[in-house]
Amino acid sequence: MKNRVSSIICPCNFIWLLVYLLSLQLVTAQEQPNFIFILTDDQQYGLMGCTGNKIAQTPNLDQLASEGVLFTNAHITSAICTPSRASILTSQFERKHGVNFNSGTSMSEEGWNATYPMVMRENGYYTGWIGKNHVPIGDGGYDSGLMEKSFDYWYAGHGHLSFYPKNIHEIFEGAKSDTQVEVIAEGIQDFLSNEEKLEGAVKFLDHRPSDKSFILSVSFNLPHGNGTSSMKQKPTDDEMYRTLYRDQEIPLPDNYIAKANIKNPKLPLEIHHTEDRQVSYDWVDTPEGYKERTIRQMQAMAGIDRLVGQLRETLKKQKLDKNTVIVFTSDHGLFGGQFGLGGKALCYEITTHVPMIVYNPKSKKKNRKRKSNVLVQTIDIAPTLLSMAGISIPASYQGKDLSNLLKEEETSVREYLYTENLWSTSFGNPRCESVQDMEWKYIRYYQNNNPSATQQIATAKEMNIPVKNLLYQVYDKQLALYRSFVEGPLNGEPVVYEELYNLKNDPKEITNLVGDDSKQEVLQKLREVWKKEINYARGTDSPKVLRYTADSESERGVAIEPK
Ligand SMILES: [Ca+2]
Repeated sequence: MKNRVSSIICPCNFIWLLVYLLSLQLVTAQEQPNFIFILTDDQQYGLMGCTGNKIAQTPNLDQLASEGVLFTNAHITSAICTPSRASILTSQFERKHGVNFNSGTSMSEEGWNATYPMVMRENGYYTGWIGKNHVPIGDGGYDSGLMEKSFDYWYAGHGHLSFYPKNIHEIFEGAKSDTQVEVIAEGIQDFLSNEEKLEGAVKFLDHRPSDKSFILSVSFNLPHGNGTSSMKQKPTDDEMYRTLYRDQEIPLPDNYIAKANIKNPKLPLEIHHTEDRQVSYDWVDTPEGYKERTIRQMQAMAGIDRLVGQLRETLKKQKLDKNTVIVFTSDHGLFGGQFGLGGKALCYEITTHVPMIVYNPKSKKKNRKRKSNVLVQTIDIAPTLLSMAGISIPASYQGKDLSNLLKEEETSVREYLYTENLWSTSFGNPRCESVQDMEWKYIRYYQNNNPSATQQIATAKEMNIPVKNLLYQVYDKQLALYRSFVEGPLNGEPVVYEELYNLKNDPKEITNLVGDDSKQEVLQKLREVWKKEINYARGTDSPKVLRYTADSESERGVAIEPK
């Protein structure tokens, strides 16, 4: 034993040992892929050439899709920013993670430590976040500072960014560009190239270490309404944001109904209070409003598409292209006046179906250059990234590892997928859940007793109270209400309305077959599936959350602005 120890510590052996260990580390670093995960905001499925849009020009995204796997049947879990993004981070359904605009909570540090960027950082990845964050994280939520100090590279703002983010978030003030996509592009360039020193970016190290693999999350606030409504066609804006598509005929979507022509609302008025919808979605009310917004959304997508092309060029120049996986998806879809509906936070395909591309340059071409209609969800991204990096998947994750599906070693990862909406507030959206397979979809709704936004606005004006306090602030008492939303259906809360659609024959969900005698067996089966799926979605643990309300922050002496 003594001899063996002395032989190991002999200087020449020690050097060899060091060389051996270093080579092991290099092999590991080379084998572990880099990741760039691009998340867009409110991008409905059909807004790119590769997903069937006849007008939108997205050549770089189309190329990425053609070289990777384009998932044509990918769905989110909750169709609104905060819970959907928290689901992507934690690989958990909202019913388990417990964070939404109306939940009165922020994600706890324990919850945050199990998110994909933090698990990857813990396992040696260099970790960056650029663009938007819309999940309150840590004690004090958006003001906790936890995210800023959690990343090696941080160049982002909490909440909306606007089309011109420099005026909204101090961190972007030093950007050369004014427009959101280009400001984000500067961050990506800075992260990848190590050449420029981007003013504002928060870096743990001066340079990205070349011997470490990286995970960069890029989150847009486009083509979301906050970004597209604030577009001003300034003379300094890129040409594409002023003139592109303005000479084109923009057709209305199938089943479009202008507000003035709604005769039979899609959902009963007592459960969906359409008159209380947020004014920011009123553009769907007229054909002119729809066309203008659609042009802006497609212009924003053209900018994002150009950024993806530039990003791939940079990866090539940096010799990172052969070992960098690119994932592209959206946090949910958006109504454009189909059935007279606007906004999101429902379980229809228009809000839950999103594009998803996974491009892994190391995959064999026969395994990647293809489309897949397998039922996948955005909660599958985190476990897939970890699996591809050879990192153990936390037990708290509810999504599926798609890595074998990507290699075509599996043909399916789930029989049913489950989506839900717990954002039921004064803006009229009902609570609902849905389950679906490749053919059928079942949606169920609950009583909607929420106060009316229209009445709240009138009261606020009458009493001279800031309108946004009544509409957007969340107080302690809402913590209990939100918990009752989460637990109610699990504890026998009665269903008040149901829908059944045959997605094969009726993918646009036009004809509700719930009352069709010949479909009762299918309906009964899906009710049972729903029960199983909602229990799985809830899990058994308490959500890893902290109190984050106007009351909690006022105790700290902070007046929070809802984001
Ligand atoms: Ca969103």
